[in-house]
Amino acid sequence: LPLADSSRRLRWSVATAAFQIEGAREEGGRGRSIWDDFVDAPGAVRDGSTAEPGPDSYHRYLDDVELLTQLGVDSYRFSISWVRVQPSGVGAANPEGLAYYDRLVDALLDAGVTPFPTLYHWDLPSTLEGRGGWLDRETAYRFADYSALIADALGDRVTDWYTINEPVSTSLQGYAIGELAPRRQLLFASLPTVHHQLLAHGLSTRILRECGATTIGIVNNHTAVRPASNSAADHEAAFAYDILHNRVFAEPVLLGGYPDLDALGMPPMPVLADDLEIISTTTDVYGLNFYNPTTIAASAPESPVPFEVVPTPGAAHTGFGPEWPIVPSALTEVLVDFQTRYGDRLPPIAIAENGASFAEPDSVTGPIDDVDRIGYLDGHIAAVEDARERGVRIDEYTVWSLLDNFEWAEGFTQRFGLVHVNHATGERTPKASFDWYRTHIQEARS
Ligand code: GCO
Repeated sequence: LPLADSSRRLRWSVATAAFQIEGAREEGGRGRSIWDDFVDAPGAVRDGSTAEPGPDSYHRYLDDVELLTQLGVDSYRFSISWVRVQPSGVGAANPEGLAYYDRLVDALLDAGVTPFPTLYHWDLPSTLEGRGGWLDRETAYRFADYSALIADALGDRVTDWYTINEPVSTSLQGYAIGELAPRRQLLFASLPTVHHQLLAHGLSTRILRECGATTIGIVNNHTAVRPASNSAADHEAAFAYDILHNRVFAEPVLLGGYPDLDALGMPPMPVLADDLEIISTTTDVYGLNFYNPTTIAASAPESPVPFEVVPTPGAAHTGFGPEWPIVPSALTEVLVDFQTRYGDRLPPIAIAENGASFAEPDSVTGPIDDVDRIGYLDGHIAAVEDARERGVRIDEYTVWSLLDNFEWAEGFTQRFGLVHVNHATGERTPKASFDWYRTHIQEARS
């Protein structure tokens, strides 16, 4: 490992995503995405909520900017809704949609907060899903066109960009098992969606670079994988899970090649000439989301997948239950592993999401004393510092999330915010963790 790199100041950030906070699904000429289809499907969302009104940031974005100013963050990670700016996923831009992001970017810059948008946080235009979605290679080229359109509109003021957020969730939960949009259950036949999202990332990186961007990166979700026991079967299952969840997403980007999928009995990726070169185009930052470690056991012989996620023994857990154990040292482990595995090929890491949900009331009259969240964040920031002291280059730390928001299939039932949101009225009330993070940032700077 290289010498400690903890002298460079860490930048502090906080994240949201368009579909989770904007509401206003039928305003401003917005088109439909696979998440509109998801929330409209009876029974798909746990509490039947539709992401509206929720935080309603389409109308209340200035309140968000005011909160960011109070918090004193260096940057704000938000996402751009593809269907707000290009309603059918092809063709001309929707000026009203672009105007919204123009206003948001200008308000952030006026407030001294660096805008760090994500181009794609899961809300694929429904029209493109109708043509095969991420199973179709063409979607990568449509994403490149959309990237050019955004770079053209905002690239004079925005220099920092994340391309694609958590392709692992889209591929495995969206196309393989159907827990998330677009609710397909293709199992290993979903694997082309991995390649096409990574290709989209590479094409987009090249376009953003041409438009003068200085900081570009993908955002992947990574986990520390632990076998449930010492048995050979559990070790093999954990190895397969590590490949499918971590390495398949990191290695094409960082090393220019896929791990050996054939050895696991998985179909090959639909790689064409030059794809891997495009996918491994140099980036400036590697966005890494971390929530929890994952304990893996061998699955039952009749199971269609070669592993099973089981509870991590002895760990406290978040509001999501035993499958979201709280183990901050697992974050250090992931970061040090990355440095060991990818060394010089690894650009500086940005922790692009880290946070936790806990059971909290729907409406409040004052600040919630969310000590569990403070403990979670404190432990994980310390884990990041540990990794930096061990030589891992980490430039940024981002809390998920600024606001309580629409947690996908869980609807409004999981609250991740530093700020409580009453999802019926949009009212925002900072929690104790908001003050804690503000103070932490101030102290870290002094
Ligand atoms: C992502 C995440 C977020 C979630 C958060 C809590 O894709 O970046 O899934 O959108 O809200 O991870 O589950």
